[in-house]
Amino acid sequence: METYSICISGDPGVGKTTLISEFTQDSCKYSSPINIFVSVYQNKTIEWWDFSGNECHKNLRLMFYKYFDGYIFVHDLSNSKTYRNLKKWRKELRPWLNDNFGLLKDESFPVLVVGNKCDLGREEIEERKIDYTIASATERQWENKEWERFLDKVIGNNCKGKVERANRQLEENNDELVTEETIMDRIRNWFKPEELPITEKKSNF
Ligand SMILES: Nc1nc2c(ncn2[C@@H]2O[C@H](COP(=O)(O)OP(=O)(O)OP(=O)(O)O)[C@@H](O)[C@H]2O)c(=O)[nH]1
Ligand SMILES: [Mg+2]
Repeated sequence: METYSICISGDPGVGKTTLISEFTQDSCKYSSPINIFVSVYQNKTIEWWDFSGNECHKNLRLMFYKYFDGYIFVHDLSNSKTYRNLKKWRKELRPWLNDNFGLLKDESFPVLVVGNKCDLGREEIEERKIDYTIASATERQWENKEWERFLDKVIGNNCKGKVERANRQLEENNDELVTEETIMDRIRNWFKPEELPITEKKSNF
């Protein structure tokens, strides 16, 4: 079965792990800086790479960002700072995204922005520049249509091609070429192998 990988990012504590765990109905034995949830959509395997939003794990996130077929950004509706911080996440991911970051209206790139914790009420957002879909992970509520539209883009050929092209460009411009061996050696030093369920090699790794 073909595998597609999605990256989940956003401030610490906004509910990324809870949301993806509930959406996929998958669970992780360990709560580590990277949790990988797996689900099936339209006969395709979807891997959901849920990264800790903690600043101290930034380097770890940077090593993986370019391998994804879609990106989810999560903020907490009851804490508008996490919405403002989406800019910070855009900056961190800029080399991997096209210019139209995060706009659900953008038909060309698989990005989903989720305002989570809608059960807690909403803190006012002064300038709503980035559109988002709302959810409550703990109450298992989300806008299914928006998630399906996103997943359709992820598995759509056009998107995959775009991500691959972006990755190729990135590698061409990469002064310090990081090989698979060096990345995996570094990761193995941080995790026990059983905590790192990487299912398959990506050809553009
Ligand atoms: N009320 C409410 N609480 C939530 C919701 N989603 C998550 N939480 C709670 O928020 C806290 C943080 O959730 P996590 O899923 O660990 O947050 P995270 O974004 O993965 O955090 P990091 O891994 O540290 O980046 C937990 O106590 C969750 O139970 C929600 O929709 N509503
Ligand atoms: Mg988490």
